[in-house]
Amino acid sequence: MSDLPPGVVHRPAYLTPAAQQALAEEIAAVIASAPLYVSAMPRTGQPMSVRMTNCGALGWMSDRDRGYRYEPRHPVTGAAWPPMPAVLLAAWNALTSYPKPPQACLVNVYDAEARMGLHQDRDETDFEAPILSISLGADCRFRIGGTKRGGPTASLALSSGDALVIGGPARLCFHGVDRILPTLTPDLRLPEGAQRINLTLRRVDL
Ligand code: MD3
Ligand code: FE
Repeated sequence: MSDLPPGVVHRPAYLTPAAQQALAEEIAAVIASAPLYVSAMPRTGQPMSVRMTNCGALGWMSDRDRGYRYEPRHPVTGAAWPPMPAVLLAAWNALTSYPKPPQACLVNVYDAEARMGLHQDRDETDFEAPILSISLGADCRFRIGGTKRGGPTASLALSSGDALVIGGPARLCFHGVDRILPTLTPDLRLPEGAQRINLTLRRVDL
């Protein structure tokens, strides 16, 4: 049930509680400058339950008419995304040893009801680069399968401070967030309304 596919490395408690709080405050500052928005599914326009924003050169978004894509500007304010906090660049360098820096950091903000259906990350040109995910706040039930929809899946809890590095054969695996668990403790202070925050660092272009 928690056998991860080859290419996925789980680093529980990669960030200390103090580093988690410092990162949460950096993300609060990102949100203050680049407000959370709700993306919509391509074609149907169905709103996603996760609110998001980005930092770094490029940001991920989606709307009914133009679908999933990366853009250099915030869809509501039109401003460039705020820079990626140095601690995230340091984590990328420490955990991936990939020669190029991340171009995008998607900030996913989950309330107690939010979830993310099984999907592949394939809006990037560069599938050679790994993806680095860092979780803050409440635990979630994370699910990961193979590269074909409908195959067997494994599930694991992702907790605050955990890092997940996804690369090589796992880069195109289906994955999603089944549910947020009611485990947020008052010792970590997240931005208003957030139960869980996930940061996903990516290369977009070759
Ligand atoms: C496994 N986010 O933003 S992060 C996403 O917790 C996304 O918010 C989830 O999936 C979240 O696209 C999961 C962990 C993750 C990220 C990318 C992956 C796992 C992955 C790509 C391939 C396989
Ligand atoms: Fe994903």
